Parts: sequence; C-alpha cells; structure tokens
Amino acid sequence: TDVLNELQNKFVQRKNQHPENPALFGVGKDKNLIVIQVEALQGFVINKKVNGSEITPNLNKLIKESIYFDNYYCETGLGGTSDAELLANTSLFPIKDGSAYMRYSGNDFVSLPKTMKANNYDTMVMHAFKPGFWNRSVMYPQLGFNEFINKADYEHDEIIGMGVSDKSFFRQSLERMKEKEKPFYSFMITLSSHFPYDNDKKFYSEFDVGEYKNTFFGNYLEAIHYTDEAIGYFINELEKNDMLDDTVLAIYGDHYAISKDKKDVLAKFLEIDNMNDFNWVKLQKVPMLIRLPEGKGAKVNHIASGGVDFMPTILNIMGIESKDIPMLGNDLLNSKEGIAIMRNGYFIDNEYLSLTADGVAFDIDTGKEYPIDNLKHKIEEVKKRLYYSDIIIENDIMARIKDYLKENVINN
Ligand code: GP9
Ligand code: MN
Repeated sequence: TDVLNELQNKFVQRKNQHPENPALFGVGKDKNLIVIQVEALQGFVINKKVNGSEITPNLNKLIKESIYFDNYYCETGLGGTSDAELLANTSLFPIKDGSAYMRYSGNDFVSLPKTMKANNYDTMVMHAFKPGFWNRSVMYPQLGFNEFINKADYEHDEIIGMGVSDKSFFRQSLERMKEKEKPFYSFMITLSSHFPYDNDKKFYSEFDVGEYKNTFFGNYLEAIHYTDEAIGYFINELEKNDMLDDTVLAIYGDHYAISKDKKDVLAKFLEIDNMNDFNWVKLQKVPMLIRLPEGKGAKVNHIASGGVDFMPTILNIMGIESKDIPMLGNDLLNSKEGIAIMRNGYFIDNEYLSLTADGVAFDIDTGKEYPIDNLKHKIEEVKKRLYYSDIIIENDIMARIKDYLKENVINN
C-alpha cells in the first residue's frame, strides 16, 4: 500500500543518514547491560533539597559519573508503566487508546531484548509483582526476554506498599545476576515508589521532609528517597562484586509522580509563581542517566528527548549495528536535534514547546508565546511519527520492515 511504501522509504532514508563512525559506538561492547526503570521518578527531585537534605543523594552522585539527559520527557500514554517499558524496548510510541501490552501482545516486535539475544546476550526481566499485571507474562516472552523473575520468585521478607521492598528486590535480583553467565541484559522495574505513596514507613530510614510530613507530597518525597537509597545500595553491591565496571547501567523514571490536581503544592515547593501549562508540561521530565564502565564520557547532555530514544542510544553504546531496525527514536549521542513527543501531539524540542492541540507554542527558555504557525512543519512531522508508530503496531509490520531495510540502501 501507499503508507507501507512511504514508511519503507522513510526508514531507508534514515538508514542512509546513519553516521559512518558514530560517537561512542561500542564503548559498552560485551559488557552487561542493566536497565533500571524506576517507578514514578519525576525529574524535579534531582539535585533538589527538602528541609535542607537532598531527596535523591545517590542518584545525584551517580549522575556525576554518567551521561545525564536532563531534557528527557515522559512519553507514556494510558499504558503507564507498560508504555515506558514499550518505549525503551522497542522505540515505538504508545498506542492512542489503551495499552499496547494488552492489545498487541501477539506482535512480532523487533525489540531490544531480541537484538541483544542475537548478539549473544542472555536476557531477563525482573519485577516483583503479579506476573499477569499489564499482561507482562504474555508480553515479555514475546519481546524476547528469556526469563521473567516475578513476585512468585522473590522471598517476601520485607513488604512496602504493593509488594517486596525495592531494597529486598535489588538484593535478591543481584543474587540471581551473579549466577548468570556474561554478558546479560537485565531489565529491572522497581515498585516501592508507586502512587499513592502512603506506605508503611517502618523500613524507611529517617528522612525529615519538614512541613510536608504526612501529606501526599511529603509521602512521595519519602518514598522516592527510599527508592534512591535502594538504588545506592544496589550500586554499592555491584561495585563490591566487581560488576559495576563490567556493566553499562541505565536508570530512568517511567512517568510523572505528581498528578495535575496536585499542581499547587508542586508550584509552592519549586517556587513557581505561575503554574501555567507551559511550566506544567516542562515539569513532565523524567531523569535518564547512562553510566558507562569507569564513568567514561560523563557529562550532562541537554538534547530534547524521551523514552523512544532509549533503544537507538543504547544499541550504539553496546556496539550493536541498528541500521536495519525500524526505530522511531533518535540515537541521542549522534543527533544534532532532538525532540520529545507526547502521545497527544504535544512536543518539545531544544527551542520550542508546542501544545499543539491547544494551538499555542512557547519559546522553551523564556516561556514567551511563539507563533505556532511557524512550527507547521514540525507539527506535521510529529503527527507523522506517531502515525507511523500506529501503523507499525496495528499491522504488525516491524519485522517485515526490518527485512526490507536489510536489502535496501539508496546511495544519496
Ligand atoms: C505494577 C507497576 C504499576 O506492576 O508497574 O504500573 P503503573 O500503575 O505505574 O502503570
Ligand atoms: Mn509506573
């Protein structure tokens, strides 16, 4: 069909633009890949204090030895956590309505785990919750994970909120990873900092959020502080076991923590006088960091980006050729321009923030309104990108496009 042709041409074009010698290609070659998707880790907590204390001291420290993307936005839709997983592991966008994990779990995705597997990696996913939630028990094998270590596999020695505490989760998961042959890709999804954050605090260490104590917002800060501590523990353990520098470690937040009905308390906390839509959307960032062995290449990278960019970026780092994979994101270490695309068509690049459906756009630095008509071209491009993703998912043609790309190069 016409759309299929257009799609194939687009990807062939993209293949032809692939840089000859991409920066940082293969810096993580044959290393283990550990990816931690952190529940409700929202950007504003990074390098921020409450009542005189850092909220996420361990992540703040880790950022200094990592490539830290500070303009990485949440691109999830109605599929919440599962959309974040999909974005990272397929470089496709969430679907318009519902969750791809529920509705398209039979698709033949060209995924990160499958690609790692084709490069001699063992693959596993770890999440200490009911395996059927978000249809994971069906979706994970389909995505190419060899093993799903779930609620039934963990000892329930310490319970916080929805299940096994993050600290216990990391401890038990590491035990399993130690037994694995190198190299492996391990995808870990945390749980303790899940909404509504009103956990029993008996396993938390002391963290005084001052005036926010026993409020929704204060509970979130305490929960995410706890998870940060669990991450700090995990990194220490990796180091103790001589695994840290044998690993490419990526950590990112799955989606926002504070819903819009609570915007006033966030505005107060961040001292934002006017919490308008511009400021609100700009707060929908999730932290993303990639620690390379020995902390190589550490720096802050400001490129506008989001979950869909994860897979192309990480494949380049792992030294895995990805020219033939129809991904919708950018390799963030080899792109001049980036963009974050929200499922409703809002987008943010390094110059503008466009609330497309509302007919307004803003200068990203000043927050001044910018004539949206000047962004027509970009708006079209964004629409197309989401549309292509929908077409690929609805027609289950990712593998087919990959085969097509293998055979097609136009020299331009
Ligand atoms: C539970 C967890 C929750 O398994 O991942 O998902 P969410 O409610 O955040 O989409
Ligand atoms: Mn979540």
